[in-house]
Amino acid sequence: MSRSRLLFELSGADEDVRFSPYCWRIRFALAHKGLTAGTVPWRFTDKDAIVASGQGKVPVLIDGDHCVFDSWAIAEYLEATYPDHPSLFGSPPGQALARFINQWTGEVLHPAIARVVIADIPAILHEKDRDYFRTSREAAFGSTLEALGAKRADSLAALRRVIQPLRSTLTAQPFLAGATPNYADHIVFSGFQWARIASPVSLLAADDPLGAWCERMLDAYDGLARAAPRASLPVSA
Ligand SMILES: N[C@@H](CCC(=O)N[C@@H](CS)C(=O)NCC(=O)O)C(=O)O
Repeated sequence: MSRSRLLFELSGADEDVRFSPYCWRIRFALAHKGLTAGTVPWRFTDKDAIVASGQGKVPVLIDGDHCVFDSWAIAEYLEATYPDHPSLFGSPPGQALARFINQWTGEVLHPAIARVVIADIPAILHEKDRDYFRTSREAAFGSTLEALGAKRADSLAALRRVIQPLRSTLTAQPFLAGATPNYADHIVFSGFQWARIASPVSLLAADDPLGAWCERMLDAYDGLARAAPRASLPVSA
């Protein structure tokens, strides 16, 4: 009998708008492994719903009797638990290198993307999350969301410099993992998917060569990412 699987995923006021980059990695990872999971829409303040995980962030995966949190831990869990399914990392060295991609994305890429899109996020959140989001994010950035929004053009220019190594790599090969995507691509593209769903701002200029890789990732796994509902937002200045 197949195991029941549930993934708690961050959602906006519209529960179909799932914009967390960390949750997207796990959606991709499950698709890559050919595993299905039910999903539970979760809001920032729904801490009680994931209390069994002993912490307050998503993704949280319930896989049969196992409760796993933290996207990297979930990816390693899936790889170890389902070794006969397609590998997320290709090899142990691939797994070690993917850890670097994981850290670079969390420590460099995500903060750069956040500075571009964060001012758009309150508008898509459930009302009960708005104060929490503002207070926690303004403390983290040391700046009001409005001040971050006012610096959007500079932040976008900075982001476009930060992603130059992605650009040069992904014009030389189709995916970070080579001919086909693996968890390294899931990690990085999920940041672009976050912005695509939550913000009207395009992270890439129309002629950015990285756009072709984004299109390949949108098409991957039967168009999983392309099919995801996006928030409808007016373009802000
Ligand atoms: N290191 C964690 C980070 C997860 C994370 O930050 N998730 C956000 C959603 S994108 C969250 O649940 N935040 C809850 C909060 O800020 O209270 C992972 O890789 O899963």
